[in-house]
Amino acid sequence: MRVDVLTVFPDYLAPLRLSLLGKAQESGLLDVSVRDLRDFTTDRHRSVDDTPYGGGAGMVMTPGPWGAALDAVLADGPPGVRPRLVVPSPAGRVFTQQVAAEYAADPWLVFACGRYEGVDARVIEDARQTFTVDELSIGDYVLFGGEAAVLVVVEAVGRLLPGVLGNAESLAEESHTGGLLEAPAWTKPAQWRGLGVPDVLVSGDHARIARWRRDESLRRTARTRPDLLERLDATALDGADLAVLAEEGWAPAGARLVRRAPDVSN
Ligand code: JEK
Repeated sequence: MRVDVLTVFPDYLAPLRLSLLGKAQESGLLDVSVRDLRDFTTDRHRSVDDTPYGGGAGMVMTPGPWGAALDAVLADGPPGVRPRLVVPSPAGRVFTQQVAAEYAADPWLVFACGRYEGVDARVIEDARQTFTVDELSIGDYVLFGGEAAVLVVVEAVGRLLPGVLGNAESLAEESHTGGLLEAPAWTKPAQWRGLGVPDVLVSGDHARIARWRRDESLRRTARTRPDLLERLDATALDGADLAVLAEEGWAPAGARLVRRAPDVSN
């Protein structure tokens, strides 16, 4: 996969060269190129921003350098592929594991990191002629710019590239626990600061361990992410699943789960 990043803070993207993503690049699975948007300015002050039309607080990124930078990226990339342009924005569609999986199937991602109040809207409009454009948010909070979002997205996409994760097993595991939070984990030593490990995990009974983990997973999801339970396919749950969920106050209603009124008897 080819990844281009345009930013006024190229050093911010240095972590992309570290660890597993660095190894993915050494092995040729991933080819990351970071460019400084200021290299595409034409004025003496190398300016990239200007005041917003219609007024308002802050500055907006001027389209000229973006047009030149995106043209240069297109001229350099693999021929015959339509790249995807990802524009991080607090107003974008929300990044999820599903979006990461879509991106992992793309041969070429280009990231346009804005700063200030964002990029002139015509940059995105014009780019739609040559790119598949996605405005993307990594969550409902406000950052200073798109760089941290690019680190998040490239890390999530990078670990899905075939051959990047040393452990293909953990990706398979993720797909069948999909939609639920994972159970907590323990390792050696067996005693630590007076704390032990649940007996079931040292029992060697793999069926019982799997059931226990499933129960923990369902309980945790019910308590911290009820929004995930609302999206679950209730027809895919077994009797033991439904028994645990009943204890947490959830019941099946057709193909969905619904929160029951709390039991106030006793
Ligand atoms: C890209 C510039 C900063 C700051 C104005 C007014 C309410 C804010 C842009 N999940 C994410 N959060 N933030 C970003 C992100 C932020 C960015 C840029 C991504 C480029 N900024 C900025 C204030 C405002 N808004 C209405 C929200 C806009 C992001 C991602 N991905």
